[in-house]
Amino acid sequence: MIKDSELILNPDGSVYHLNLKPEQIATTILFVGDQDRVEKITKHFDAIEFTVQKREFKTQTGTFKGKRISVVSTGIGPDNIDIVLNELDALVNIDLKTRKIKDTLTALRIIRIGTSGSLQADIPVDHFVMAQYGLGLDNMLRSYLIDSISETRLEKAFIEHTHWDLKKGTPYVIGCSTELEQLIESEQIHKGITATAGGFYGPQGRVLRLGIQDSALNSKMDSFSFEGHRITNLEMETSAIYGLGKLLGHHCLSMNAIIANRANGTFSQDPYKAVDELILYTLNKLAQ
Ligand code: R1P
Repeated sequence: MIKDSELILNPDGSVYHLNLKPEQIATTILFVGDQDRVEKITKHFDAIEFTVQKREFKTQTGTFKGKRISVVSTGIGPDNIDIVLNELDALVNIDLKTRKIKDTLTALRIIRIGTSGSLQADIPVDHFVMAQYGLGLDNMLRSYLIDSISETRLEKAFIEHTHWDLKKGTPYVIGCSTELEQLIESEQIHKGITATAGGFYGPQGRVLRLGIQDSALNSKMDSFSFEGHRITNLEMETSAIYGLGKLLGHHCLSMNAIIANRANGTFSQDPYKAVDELILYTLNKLAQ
């Protein structure tokens, strides 16, 4: 039995941060960072059955072309992903009344629709990137037992190529759900390794007033390649979603609209349009 202090429930029986009860979520779930992006997705739905919000975590469940889908905003960063993934998993795989793990587990399908910066000059703004791997530079997942799911050869190659300073923690690499990759890919989509940073400025190589530990890191990431895979983009959630999703038995995929190009310093003229197009692209693929 999981103690009250470990699995915290609200007085109405919902999980602590997400404020959700088991019957309120679908088994297909879209993640967005920005809480205002939830309705940019659900405005395309046939009907919305449920809305709840606590802090940055807003959820709407409804149907798109007859398929039941939940949309959850995660806020920014891997620390929030730890909360969202664990609480969603508890909703389907822990009996909240007995506080025991269920005998029969449910695998969720989780797809992030995010925004991101490209590291490659030939992946311009307004294009879409699918993460075949999440490269975690953030350390959050290192609190879990990840040796059985991490791509150690890729990790080692990255550490050597970048002369990574292990004082910052050891990077980890986790693969996407190949089932979802096949469902959602097309020739329109760039594929590669999405790097996930634990911050927006220094951890992604941005310098305003503070010096950073490795000012050449982005160009080293740009030139990294492993068995045909290169690092396409940099954001703040993918590797944490892939890691926790895989450990918990869920199928995860991360799609990002490129709104900045870090290699040539450009920013999208209309980032909302790029995100809207990625939303429709992903919804239509899911409805196939
Ligand atoms: C930073 O501005 C945020 O934008 C990106 C990053 O991953 C980070 O969460 O994604 P979202 O637009 O999905 O939040």
